[in-house]
Amino acid sequence: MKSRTDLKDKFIGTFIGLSLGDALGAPYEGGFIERFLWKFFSKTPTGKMRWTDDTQMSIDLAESILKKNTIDQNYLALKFASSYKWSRGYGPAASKVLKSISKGVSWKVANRQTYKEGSLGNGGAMRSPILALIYSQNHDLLAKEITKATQITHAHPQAIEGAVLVGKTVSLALNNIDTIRIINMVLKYSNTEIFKKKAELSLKWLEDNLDISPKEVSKNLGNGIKAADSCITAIYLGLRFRSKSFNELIKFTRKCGGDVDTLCSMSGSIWGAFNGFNNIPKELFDDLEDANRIKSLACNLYKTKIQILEKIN
Ligand code: F2R
Ligand code: MG
Ligand code: MG
Repeated sequence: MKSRTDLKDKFIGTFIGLSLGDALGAPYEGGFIERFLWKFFSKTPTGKMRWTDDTQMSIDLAESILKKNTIDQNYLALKFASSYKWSRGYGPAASKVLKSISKGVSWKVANRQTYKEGSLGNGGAMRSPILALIYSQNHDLLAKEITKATQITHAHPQAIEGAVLVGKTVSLALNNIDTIRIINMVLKYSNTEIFKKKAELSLKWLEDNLDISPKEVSKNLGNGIKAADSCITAIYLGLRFRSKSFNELIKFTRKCGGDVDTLCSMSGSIWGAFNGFNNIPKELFDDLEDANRIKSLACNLYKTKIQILEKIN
């Protein structure tokens, strides 16, 4: 375990990495129409870089844990629904789930209204780094809590698998585990063929230290909105760029195209878990919407984590 000072810096790095990745990736997300639309929402009234649903749902999750000290699914469902704003760019199925919950429908019904098996989008994975902060000492418990937080909006097994893999990677990054060991663990924890194949390829690329282009990364690992098309991609990017700068990670990930805000957000949180807040450029932090609120949430999650660890020991 890292020293407490280092760990606190890594907590802030994880949450700020997630939010900054989201805000820096958002202008590059999707096709021409999405990029054009985002121009109207990309700045706050005070001129800061605005983040999207990825950060909003992570803030909701963090505030919900701090309030309840656990994942209270009914409480969290209402919190997600009450924060919903069209202009944050939520996924189409997720928007319907949250609107239904606002109208009083149980999340257990709402999460299967559009797709019988539930959504297989990456919406659960983009917020799972927050749970890695709290439950990194116990991977079984981490997977259980990620499943609970994900299934409120994303009941499909692939959405849950992607969320668990991203969460476990952040947890291993917080503990500075070796890159090849992490990607081997991701491969071991992958259940379905699609995740396994992409984890195997990432392992090969990382082992051989190959200089794969953004186009090849997108083509082989995916850059889409579905969990199976983005989670391993973000894990690969977070691992590949762990010893490079935050700006280099973002510059490369933007070039991968597709779901850029979420790829930058998930890989940004992995990068932040390795390198901490002190290594994130200050000018980017100063330019981020609600930066101090997010930093303070990360500090409060750290205090909660320390209380949990003290109870265990
Ligand atoms: N909404 C966006 N971006 C819009 C532009 C995306 C662009 N066209 C691109 O493809 O890159 N961003 C935000 O949404 C993503 C998180 O999505 P979430 O919460 O998972 O959304 P949703 O709606 O649940 O699922 C996403 C889409 O996946 C397909 N899908 C889901 N479940 C399915 C199923 N069981 N069967 C078939 N298809 C399924 C649908 O097309 C859903 O709309 C993040 O990128 C966030 O930034
Ligand atoms: Mg988004
Ligand atoms: Mg996205």
